[in-house]
Amino acid sequence: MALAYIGLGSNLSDTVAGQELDSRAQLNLAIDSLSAHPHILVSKRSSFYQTPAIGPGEQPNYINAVAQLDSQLAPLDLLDLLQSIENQQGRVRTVRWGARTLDLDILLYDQLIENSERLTVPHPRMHERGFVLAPLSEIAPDLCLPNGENIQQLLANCSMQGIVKL
Ligand code: A4P
Ligand code: MG
Repeated sequence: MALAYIGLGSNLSDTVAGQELDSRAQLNLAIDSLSAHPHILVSKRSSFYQTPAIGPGEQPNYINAVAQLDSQLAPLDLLDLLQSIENQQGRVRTVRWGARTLDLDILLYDQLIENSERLTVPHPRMHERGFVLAPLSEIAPDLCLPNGENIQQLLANCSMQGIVKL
């Protein structure tokens, strides 16, 4: 069993099974889909945070959150599952960092360090992003990254401008 942290983000609504879902509903549905998997237990989830978009052009604010999973899935199997949930919820990949209905990232997977073609863990930009560190520190205040950096130090050094806990 591995302890994994997943970053969730959305800044577009979508229609799923005929129902209009806003960004919060997208994140709730994604957490429900993860919980429904027989090899995953969602053991903690953070509050939602409204965060200014980092990326090209004018984009709506994001809703971000982090979930803690007890996972029996290997890292690449977990990535497959996250991508299938993104696809089910109308994710269309156009520009990098473009607006999206749902983004699910593996932030940490135990103390694993991996740099392969499909997967980089820890997530390479998590240590500088308030929209990841604020929800992560809410559910795992004593967490340390595999390189020994601790989440409170990272949080103290990154900008929280415009980030609102909902
Ligand atoms: N991939 C590699 N490592 C991972 C990982 N740890 N978790 C690969 C998930 N995927 C990983 O991802 C592109 C490829 O990354 C995947 O095929 C997978 O094999 P993607 O989701 O298709 O594209 P992306 O998310 O646009 O790219 P990227 O570079 O992962 O973006 P980021 O860094 O995740 O940033 N602003 C706010 N406020 N809130 C946000 O949540 N998110 C982004 C996306 C930009 N701006 C944001 C937010
Ligand atoms: Mg992504």
